[in-house]
Amino acid sequence: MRKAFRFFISAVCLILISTVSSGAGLAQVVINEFLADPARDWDGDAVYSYRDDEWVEIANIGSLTVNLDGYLLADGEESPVWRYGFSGTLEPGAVFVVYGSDSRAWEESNGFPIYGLSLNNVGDRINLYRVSGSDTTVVDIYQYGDKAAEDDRSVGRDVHNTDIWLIFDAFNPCPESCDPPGCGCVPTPGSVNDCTTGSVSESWGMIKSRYRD
Ligand SMILES: [Ca+2]
Ligand SMILES: [Ca+2]
Ligand SMILES: [Ca+2]
Repeated sequence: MRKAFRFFISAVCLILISTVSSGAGLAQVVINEFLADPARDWDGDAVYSYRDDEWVEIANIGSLTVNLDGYLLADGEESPVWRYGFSGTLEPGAVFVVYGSDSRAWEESNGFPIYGLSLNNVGDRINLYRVSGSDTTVVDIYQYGDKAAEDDRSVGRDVHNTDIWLIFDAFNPCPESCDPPGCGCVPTPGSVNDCTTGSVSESWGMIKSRYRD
């Protein structure tokens, strides 16, 4: 009887361990939205910069809080060139935006060449890696083309179906040939990819203050 009980307890423990570890193994942090070709002051420092006003947003689409230590954005395809190292934690459903100016400051303080996020305007690849000890793993990659990187168009996941990508093109409407397709929405750095169509004449400062509320 005692043997049977011990076996039962061991089986329960095994099931619990495998459930927890398979949950922890799910890809949770993803590239959520980015803007490669800024034409306005996106980082809010009152100065326009083609480099500092680029941005990349990540999101936690899983159900567990993620420790971001070791997560890095990289440029380059064969050997990664680190552009930004994350720290802190990201709650389920939360997003975090990195502006070119954040990337520049990180490169500066870590002794890397100073290029910012370096998102090419005629198409590029954004790489999110995780470095843990001697292991470097690819967490998420997104390759974009030329039309996705025109002035003030961001590219992001559909908030209702994160497998679908859209161009948030309220400030610079896409032609039908855009890939992914334009959705008429305003880009959403630092907030979930809800669609606000809004007036394109609205200033970015006004939009930003609305998100803050
Ligand atoms: Ca660019
Ligand atoms: Ca700026
Ligand atoms: Ca967003």
